[in-house]
Amino acid sequence: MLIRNPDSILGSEITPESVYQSRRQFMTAGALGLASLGLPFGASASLQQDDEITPENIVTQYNNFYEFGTGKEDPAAYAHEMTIDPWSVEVSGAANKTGTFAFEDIIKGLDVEERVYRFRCVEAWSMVVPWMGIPLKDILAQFEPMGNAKFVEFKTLYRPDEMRGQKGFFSSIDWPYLEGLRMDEANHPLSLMVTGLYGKDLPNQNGAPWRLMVPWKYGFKSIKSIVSIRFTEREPINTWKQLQASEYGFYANVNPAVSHPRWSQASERRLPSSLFNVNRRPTLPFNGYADEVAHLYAGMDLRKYY
Ligand SMILES: Nc1nc2c(c(=O)[nH]1)N[C@H]1C(S)=C(S)[C@@H](COP(=O)(O)O)O[C@H]1N2
Ligand SMILES: [Mo]
Repeated sequence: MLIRNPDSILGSEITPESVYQSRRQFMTAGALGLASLGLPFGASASLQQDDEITPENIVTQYNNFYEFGTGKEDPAAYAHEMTIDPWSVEVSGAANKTGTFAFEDIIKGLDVEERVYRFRCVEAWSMVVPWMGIPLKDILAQFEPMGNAKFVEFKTLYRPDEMRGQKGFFSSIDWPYLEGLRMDEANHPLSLMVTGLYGKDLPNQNGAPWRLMVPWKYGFKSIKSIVSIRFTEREPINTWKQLQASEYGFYANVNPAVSHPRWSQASERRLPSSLFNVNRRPTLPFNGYADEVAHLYAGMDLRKYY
């Protein structure tokens, strides 16, 4: 299912992980997919010197995907029970082209790029992941959103027979999992619809066959296994805000200055992290992508719109 741009042979396709890791110092803005963004060279989206790529086994075995349980190991253990082929996506709302589409037809003809992004969970751990994906704006443009589409809402698959966490009585989530973005956030060049990682198809536990990746926001915005895209005038409900609005908002921009009510967001544990080497580091505003995205929030009180 991985669609390749024949002009770009990826490091991750042709090298084992150890070599891939040791090459990280050669990663340039080009490897980050920034060359095509029209961003100034050396923009802060570049990785810092010490942003080592997180080992693949951590990226694929330490997950949050509550549809399969609340434990970090549950998604890797149970997500194979989800059928991802065939996969259809319902597109609705304020757009000229709506209806039900096969996943393959939506991504056909669009180039998959590799983007290495920092990824920061609201729980204060973080990773650096070589994602594969398609700029979200290129996906959305195909549906020709109308002028009154101010937001876009995404929905995850609801299939309790294959997603054991959806029938757990301990689960207080009102399924399906929902997320949303403002249209200007969705159309920002850093917003990616992810179809793979480490040069391979996306594992089920990471949100196969496609999931969002919005690197300047807390991880819960990056909704997995998407089956619905809806263009709307009003701000959509999102699952974590619905669950606990005093703790999780709609915007969820990574912000070291605004604490979660139960813990500080000033620093994070960069995985791999252990008791003896916690690997704690300061959290950066907008997860280090402020130069690219801060203008989207000009004039907004980020303490109020957390
Ligand atoms: N459908 C769905 N999407 C989801 C989640 C979830 O529970 N269900 N968890 C979110 C959270 S809290 C995080 S941190 C990331 C985790 O992505 P990863 O497992 O690929 O690291 O997925 C996000 N997307
Ligand atoms: Mo998260």
